[in-house]
Amino acid sequence: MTQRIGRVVVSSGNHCVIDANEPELILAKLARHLKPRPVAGDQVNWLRHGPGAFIESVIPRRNVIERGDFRGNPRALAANIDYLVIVLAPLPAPDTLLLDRFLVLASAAGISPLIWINKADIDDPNNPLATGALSKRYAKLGVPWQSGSTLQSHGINTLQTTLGAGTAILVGQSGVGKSSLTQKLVPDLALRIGAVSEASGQGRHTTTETTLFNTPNGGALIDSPGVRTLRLAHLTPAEITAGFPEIADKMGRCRFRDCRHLSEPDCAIRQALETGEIAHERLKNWRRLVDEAS
Ligand SMILES: Nc1nc2c(ncn2[C@@H]2O[C@H](COP(=O)(O)OP(=O)(O)OP(=O)(O)O)[C@@H](O)[C@H]2O)c(=O)[nH]1
Ligand SMILES: [Zn+2]
Repeated sequence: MTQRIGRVVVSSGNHCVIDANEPELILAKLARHLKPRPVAGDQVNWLRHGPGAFIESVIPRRNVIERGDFRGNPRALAANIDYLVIVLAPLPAPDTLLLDRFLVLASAAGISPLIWINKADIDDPNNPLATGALSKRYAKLGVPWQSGSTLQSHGINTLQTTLGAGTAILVGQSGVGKSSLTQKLVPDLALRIGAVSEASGQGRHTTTETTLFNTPNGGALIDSPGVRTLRLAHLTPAEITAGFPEIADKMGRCRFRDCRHLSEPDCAIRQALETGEIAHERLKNWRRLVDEAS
């Protein structure tokens, strides 16, 4: 009964499917009272016992993505992630509030964000991304971006090289191309979904569960429908502000300590708006998210 290490592929109820570098995925039962409850991406210590397999403990996480449940309590979705890939496209037009939500999530969890601008094949003068203003705004804030087309397989190699052997999770609005990009990054996706279903027992695995897939580069991609409809109800206003570094930088620099940054004199935030250091849209989104969190 030697203890070994595996990575959680999918977690449901009191079982997990784990990848332990064996020819087949393994269905393992959680030890009683196991804390924390393992999620996709977790490294776990497990052992075989007769015909069964058991997860004994969860190795401390490097980071974890959480969402607020209906009571606002944090619920873990996925762990040990290197890149939060935020997918944008000309169509549907980018929702910067959602983009800023994801950047707050990345900041709070300590995960590197990366913007992927998809559907670069669309040649439309009304394309809201055509001017490059949006990508420049975020690049200035230290958020790297890449662009390409899943339809034409353009730019995918560069993205694969960047993600390397890391673990990535794709997020973004409905219709921007997350599923199409997942297919590109995990070429044998259908086979892998089949393997997960087989390991978990028929019918137990559904596509609504957060699932980890290995990529050909030795990395992994976590597919999580839960993170797509994101709530930040579990974050504090300070955690929200930390996700807006250009605003956080000006905090406490206004003349009045209780400045609301509306019409007060010597307001550092409004001065930064005038110089362009802070974009109007970012300030609006920050107010909105802080209001939600207060
Ligand atoms: N022109 C163009 N269309 C694309 C590209 N990638 C995806 N699409 C199309 O965009 C639509 C949505 O793609 P999906 O991959 O289903 O998008 P999604 O983000 O997974 O959407 P949800 O599952 O609703 O979250 C489909 O009709 C795709 O064919 C691209 O690079 N260029
Ligand atoms: Zn102010």
